[in-house]
Amino acid sequence: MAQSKRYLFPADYMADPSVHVFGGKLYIYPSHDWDSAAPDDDFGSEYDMKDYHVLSIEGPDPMTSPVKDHGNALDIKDVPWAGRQLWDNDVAYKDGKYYMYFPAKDKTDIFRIGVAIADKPEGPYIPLPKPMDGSYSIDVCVFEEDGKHYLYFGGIWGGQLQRYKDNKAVDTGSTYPADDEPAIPARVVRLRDDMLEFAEEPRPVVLLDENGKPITVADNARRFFEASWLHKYNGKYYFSYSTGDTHCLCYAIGDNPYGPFTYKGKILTPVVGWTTHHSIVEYGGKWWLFHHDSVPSKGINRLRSLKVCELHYNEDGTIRTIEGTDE
Ligand code: FUB
Repeated sequence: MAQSKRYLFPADYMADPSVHVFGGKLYIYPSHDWDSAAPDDDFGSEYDMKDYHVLSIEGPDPMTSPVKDHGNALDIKDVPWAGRQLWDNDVAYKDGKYYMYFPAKDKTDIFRIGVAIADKPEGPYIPLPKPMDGSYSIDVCVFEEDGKHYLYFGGIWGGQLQRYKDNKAVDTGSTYPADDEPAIPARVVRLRDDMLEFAEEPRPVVLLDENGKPITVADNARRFFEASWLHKYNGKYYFSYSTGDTHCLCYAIGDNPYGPFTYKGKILTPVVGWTTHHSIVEYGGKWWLFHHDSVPSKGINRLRSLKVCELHYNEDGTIRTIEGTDE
C-alpha cells in the first residue's frame, strides 16, 4: 500500500533530518543545502553547507501541522576550527542546556565533530573553540537512556571513516578491507557527563547477518555506509543507517545501545537523489520516519527536501518497508 508523505519545508532545501521531542514539541535539526558551485564528486564536495537552521512542528500532527523555521542557529564563520562543509548534526538535552554535535572539515580538510551549546532547543548555538578530542568522520546521532548519552557517528567514502583503524588515522590514507571481510562499521561512544567530550574509546557498531556472521564489504546492499540513527522500540534497540551506493535505509536490532545488531531489513527503498538519510521518532502516539529526497529540485543531488511519513511496525517488531518514490 502506498504511504502518504509530506514535504515539510518547501520554502528551502534542507536534508539529513535529526528529530527529537523537547518539552513536548518536535524539533528538526537538518543540514541546510544550497546551490554551491563545488564539484559533484565521490568526496561529497557538492555538499558545501555553511549554516544550520532549526525547524519545529507547531502542532500534534507532523503530516499537517505548521512548520516553523527558527532561522540561523549556527554559522560556520563562527566555528573557529572549521574550514568547510557543515554536515548532518544532532542535538541532545541535559540539565537545562542543549548540545549540538556537528561534523565539519577542519582547516586541513579532515572531518571532526564539534559541540555547540544553547539555552533553547532552537538555539542560537555557541560553538566550542575546538572539536571533540579523538573525534573523526561524519553523521552524528545521539541516543539518551537513563541519563547516559551515546553518540553514533561515521560514514565511508567522502565521510572519511575508512581513514581510521582502532580510532587512529592510518598512515596509508585508507583501510578499505577486502570484499570478504567485515565491512567498515559505524562507531558508538558514550559521552562524558559534561557532554563535551567522549567518556571512552569509540567502539565499532557490529552488524550481523541472519547467521550471526558480520556483514561483509561485498554485501553493499546491506553494509553500513553513513547516516546512523538509534531508537528503542518495545525494549529493543534499532540501529538504522544508509547503504550509500545502494541507496537504501536499512535497520538491525540489538539488545543494548552498543550492539551487536542483527540485520532485519529495509526501512526505505531508494529515493530520487543519491543520498538517503533519516531519523525515527515517536510523537503523538505514532512513529514517524523523517528523511529527504531530491524530487522538488528535479533530481539535483545537492538540493534536497525534507519529508515525513508514518512508520509502521509488524507484530514481530520488524518495520514495514516504505517505498522511497511514494508521494
Ligand atoms: O548532507 C551531507 C551528507 O550527505 C550527509 O552527511 C550524508 O548522510 C548524506 O546525506
